[in-house]
Amino acid sequence: METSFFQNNRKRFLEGLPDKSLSVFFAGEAPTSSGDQTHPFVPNRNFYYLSGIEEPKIILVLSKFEGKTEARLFVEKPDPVMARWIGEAMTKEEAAQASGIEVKNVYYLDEFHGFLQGQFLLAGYEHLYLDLERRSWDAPQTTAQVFANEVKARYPFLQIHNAYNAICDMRLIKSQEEIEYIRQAGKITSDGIKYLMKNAKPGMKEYELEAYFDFVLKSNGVKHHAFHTIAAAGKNATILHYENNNGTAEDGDLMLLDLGAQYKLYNADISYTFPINGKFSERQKTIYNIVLKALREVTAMIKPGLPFSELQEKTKAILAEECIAIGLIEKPEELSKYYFHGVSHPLGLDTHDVGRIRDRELKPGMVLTIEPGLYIEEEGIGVRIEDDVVVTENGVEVLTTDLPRTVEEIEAFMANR
Ligand SMILES: [Mn+2]
Repeated sequence: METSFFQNNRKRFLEGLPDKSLSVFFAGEAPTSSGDQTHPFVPNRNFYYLSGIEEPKIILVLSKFEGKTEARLFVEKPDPVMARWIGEAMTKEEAAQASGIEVKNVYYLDEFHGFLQGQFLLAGYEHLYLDLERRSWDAPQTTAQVFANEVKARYPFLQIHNAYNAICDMRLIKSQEEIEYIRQAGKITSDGIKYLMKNAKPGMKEYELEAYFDFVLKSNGVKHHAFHTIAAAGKNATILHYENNNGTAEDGDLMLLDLGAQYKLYNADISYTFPINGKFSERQKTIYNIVLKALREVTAMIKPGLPFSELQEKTKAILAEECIAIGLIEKPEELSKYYFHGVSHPLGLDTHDVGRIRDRELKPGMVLTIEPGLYIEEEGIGVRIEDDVVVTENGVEVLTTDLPRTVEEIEAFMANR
């Protein structure tokens, strides 16, 4: 990513702040998994969006004082022992280069508290902005929340504000470069799906199929999935977030995949349904075509100004009408038995990307998933088809165009692999 992207993000964020405000953002650390093992470190995405830095422990400080704005970083001091065990920490110069922040504004972490004391008490800052994200009432305290409490105890005159929503709303609108990263993530994901299909046979375990997808990701330099892969055969496909992947794909089953590669921290999210033996049954074909119709028609209606909620309304209307036509249900209200999730969510640095979109209208630069589905448990048929799209100036562009999508295209692909 060009550093101008992060510089521009900082500039836009600072524009929304009052004078005499200081903002502090934390990169975070890898959480413990078990014993002395940790989960892989992933940077706090709002921190990354403002800093361009993918290293743990680093702190970003943005200030606005008497009209003057400044960005500062606090990085770890070089430690020769740690360097031999886990490698060098990011240097001041590297941090400056990744972020576009001048190297004279990069300090060591042990200077952080002294710096704050000077700013809060001597300079006279009045506002402190922190990313106080909280996913649930019972969620553990984040570094920012612990920091907020510590600051309150020492400088009770400071007004503490939450910067979370402002940054998340900025993230809703993607730059051209962000869109290209998501397109690339989608391309690698599609390649993985096609390689999986090439090797798919009845009798295989769901996790065996998953392994073919994973091989393509690693082969393309992708280290992280966008989320846990769903590889669900037959009836398992009617469980929305099935992640066991321990079942067997029997002859005659439909295989539902929901998976994604992460490319330079940007995610793809594709759902894909195909027959494990290469041929749809008549019934499977009927259900598949209803879901594909919903995908195509809902995608076609996307344009700036359309309320986000209409995507879901339209999906429900199409699915209900078609399900009534085939006699699966009698009234539209019964659709909830077979379709029970949202058709779309924003996509970006997070797979279920952040930003308040629920009651808002679509705008150019928003990247969304479109993912209608039907789940008929009593027939062992689960179908979900998902594309990633970007809202353009006058309509929509599909970013995930590299896959066979119609019944005919899928059967031809399976016959000729
Ligand atoms: Mn999705």
